[in-house]
Amino acid sequence: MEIIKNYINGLWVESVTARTFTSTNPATGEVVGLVTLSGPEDVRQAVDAAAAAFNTWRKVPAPERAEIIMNISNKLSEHKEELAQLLTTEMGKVLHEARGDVQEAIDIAAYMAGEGRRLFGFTTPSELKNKFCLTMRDPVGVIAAISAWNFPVAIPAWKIMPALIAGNTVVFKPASEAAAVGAAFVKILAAAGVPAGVVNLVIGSGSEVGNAIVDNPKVKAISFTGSTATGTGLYARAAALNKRVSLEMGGKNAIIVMNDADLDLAVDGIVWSAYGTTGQRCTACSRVIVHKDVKEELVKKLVVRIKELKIGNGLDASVDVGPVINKGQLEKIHEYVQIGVAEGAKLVAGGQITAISSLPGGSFYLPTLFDGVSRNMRIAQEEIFGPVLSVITIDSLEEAIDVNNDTAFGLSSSIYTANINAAFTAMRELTTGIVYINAGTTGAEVHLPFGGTRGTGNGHREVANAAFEFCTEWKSVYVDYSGKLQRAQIDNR
Ligand code: UN1
Repeated sequence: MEIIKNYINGLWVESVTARTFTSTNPATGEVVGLVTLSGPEDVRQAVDAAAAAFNTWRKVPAPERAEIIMNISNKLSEHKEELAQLLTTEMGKVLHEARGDVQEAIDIAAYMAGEGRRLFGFTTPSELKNKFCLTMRDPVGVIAAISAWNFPVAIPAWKIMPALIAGNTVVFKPASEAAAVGAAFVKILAAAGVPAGVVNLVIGSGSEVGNAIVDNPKVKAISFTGSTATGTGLYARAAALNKRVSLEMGGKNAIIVMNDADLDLAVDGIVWSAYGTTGQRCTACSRVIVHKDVKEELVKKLVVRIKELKIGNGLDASVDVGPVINKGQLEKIHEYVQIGVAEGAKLVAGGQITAISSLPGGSFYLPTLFDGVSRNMRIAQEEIFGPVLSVITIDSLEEAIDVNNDTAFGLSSSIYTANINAAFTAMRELTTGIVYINAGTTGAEVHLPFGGTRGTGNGHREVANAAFEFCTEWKSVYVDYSGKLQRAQIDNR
C-alpha cells in the first residue's frame, strides 16, 4: 500500500521519523490508507520551506495569485466527485453532504480569487494640508492551518484561500482522521499551480506536531478549528509567544420554535440540523427550545421523522445518517446519553450504539431525542458532537432567548416563527455569531463571516473578507507632499 505522505517544498515526502499510522473508514472499519506520522523535524522543514517561499509569493501581484486560486476552484470542481467519495470513505458523512463540503471549498476559492482584484484598503483625509493618508493590507507571513476532520475539504480551504490571496504562505496540518482527504486536497492545489513551498502539508496526530508548529518562531499566526480542549491549550501556548490565533471550537446551537411556527417546516430544519452529518458539525443543532403550547405536537412529529432516518454507509444513496467518526467518539456520545438519563431527562428516541450486520466494523449511533430537558443539565450545556438532541420547554420569547444565550458557546442559533416582530427581536437579541430565521442552524455560506461568540472562538471570523482581519496586517501610510516639516496635533491646533 502506497504511503500517504507529507508535502514539503513541492515534494511528497515521508516523515523523517519513518513512523506511520492507519486511517480507517468509520462505516466499515476498513483501512483507507497508511499515513506518514510526522514529528517536530518535519514541521521545521515545512516551516522553513514556507518562510523561504514567503519572500517571493508576497511579491507576486495579487491578481496573479488570484489566477492560481481560480485554478484551484476549477480543479476542485473537476475532481469534486472523486474527492467527495474519498471524503465519505474516510470520515463517513453521506455522499451528498461530502459533495457539499467540496462545493464550499470551490466557492471560497472563487470568492478569494475575486479578492485578488480588491483586497481593499482605504484613503482618508489628513489633519494637515498637502498630506495624504491611505491604508493597505500586508500579509503576516507563515500561517499555520490546523483543521478538523468534520469538514476536511471546506475548513482547510476556508483557512488557506484567504491566506494565499493575501500573500501569506501556509503549513497545513489536517486532522489525522482525515489525512487522506487532506493529502488529496493538497494534490489539487499543487496541480493548480501553487508554487513549491507556498502550501506545505504535515500530517500528525496528538499535540506533538501542533506544539512544534506553535513554538516555531517563523510561524506568525495559527488558524485552528477543533475541540475546545485543544484550542484553548494552543491559545495559551501561542499567547506566551505573542502569536496571533484564530479559534473555532464548537457550539451548543439551538432552534427556537414558537407557538405560531410552521411546525412541519421546523421539523424539517431540526432533523437536518441535528442529525445531518450525524450531528458532527460545529453548527449542528443540539437543543430545541420550544413553546409549551406546541411542545407535545413537535416532539411527536420529531419522533416519527427520527424513526424514518436510515443509518448506514454514506456511500449508499438511501442513507440519511452516516457513522460517528470513531469508537472513542461513539463511547463519548453514549456516556452523555447516560448522563442525560441520570439527570432525569426523558429519552424518547435512540439512545443506543447500534450494529449494522452488513457493516460489522462500523461506528453507528441511533439518532437520539431527549424530552423534558432543563436548561442547566449537562446535556443542554456541553457539546456532545453526535446525533443527540435535547428538547427544552419555554413559556415566552424572552425565556427562549435567555435559554439560547445561556451556554458557554455562541456559534449558531435559529428561530421558527410567523411573527415578524418576534423574528426581528430574535435577530437582535440572540447573541451567537450566526442567526437563522425560519431555517435550521447549519448551512453557512462562504461570503458571510463565520464564527461565534463566547467559548466558540476568540473574536475572529473566518471566510468572507472578515478573514483578512486574521491573515493580514493593516499598514497606515502618510504621504507628506508639503515639502516642509508639518507636526500633526501641533501645527494644526
Ligand atoms: C463546521 O462544522 O465547523 O454552516 C463547519 C455549516 C457549514 C460549515 C460547518 N457550512 O454547517
